[in-house]
Amino acid sequence: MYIGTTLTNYIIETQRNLPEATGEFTGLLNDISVACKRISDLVNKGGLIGMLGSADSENVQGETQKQLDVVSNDVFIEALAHNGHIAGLVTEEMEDVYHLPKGAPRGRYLILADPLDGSSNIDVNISVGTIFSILKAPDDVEDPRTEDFLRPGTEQIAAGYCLYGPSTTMVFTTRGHGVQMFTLDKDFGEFILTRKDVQIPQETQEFAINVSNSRFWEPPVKRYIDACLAGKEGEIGKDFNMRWVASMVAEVHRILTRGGIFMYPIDEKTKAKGQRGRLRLMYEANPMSMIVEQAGGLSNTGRKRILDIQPEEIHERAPVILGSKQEVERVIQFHQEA
Ligand code: AFP
Repeated sequence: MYIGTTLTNYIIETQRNLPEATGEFTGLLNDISVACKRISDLVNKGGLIGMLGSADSENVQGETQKQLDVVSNDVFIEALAHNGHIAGLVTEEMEDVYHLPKGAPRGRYLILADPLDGSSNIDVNISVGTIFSILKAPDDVEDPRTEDFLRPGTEQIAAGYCLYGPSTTMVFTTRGHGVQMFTLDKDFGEFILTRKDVQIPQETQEFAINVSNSRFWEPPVKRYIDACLAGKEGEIGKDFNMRWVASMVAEVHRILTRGGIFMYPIDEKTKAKGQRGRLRLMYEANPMSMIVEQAGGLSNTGRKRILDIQPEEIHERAPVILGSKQEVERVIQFHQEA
């Protein structure tokens, strides 16, 4: 009976073409997929196992944590910390770098992750996801510190996300090898390749932005959205449709599937808080930008390519404008003209 290509098969196959590959990366991906299967199961059971609602705690960003935020973070650590594939870990839920337990075998990779992004959607049964970014650990460092993680997105060797929606889908890219989608077959517990070499359509008529922030937007963003809303009569000259899930994984997945532009720009509200944007650079913007660029799209702040930003803090934020090339280029152009 036909099984298809499993995620592990795919990684082993890709590694065969990399002379420096040792199998450790395959192991790391396997650990991540185990974490995602477990989180998928917990998200899916939700209220049946008392997993909905808040955890009575705040994360490092001062946001109220959901129970599933906390549990997903624990699952992620548990799946990765003991297998000798990583040297250190950063997640949205922990203020500092997670140091591996004494005596645990150390690997060659660093991982940054948002174990459960979009968690404000959990209680209302809307899609959420896990986002991850993989860097190479510095050769001479036994126990990586914060500064070892502060590297621009161009240095990511792989990035991906797992979407917990009507089906659980793992999307994954390694530099130069395109974007692949795997769907979890829950009956036999494997991620199976369901779309190969995903390409984002260059043109789109769909935008996603939180319009409730419109009074805080900078002029180029306002100009762009006004033009989208004006449709055929506006300066872009075409009608647009709008979506906003408030779950970045779901938005990026839609864009990979049928095109679109997603924007969480810097605005007066975030500037007033001394922040550079709403979304986190190292475990939201960077991995998603890598995926989008590998799929032929663009990702930019309006002023700069996101992957070129030199991070200064592990939890820093960045403006994000990503998706179909033609529309992202237009927004960059509006910024230049402003
Ligand atoms: P949460 O994980 O706190 O739900 O945040 C999700 C997110 O970081 C991203 O996935 C969404 O695109 C964005 O925030 C939604 O922000 P708004 O609440 O402003 O719509």
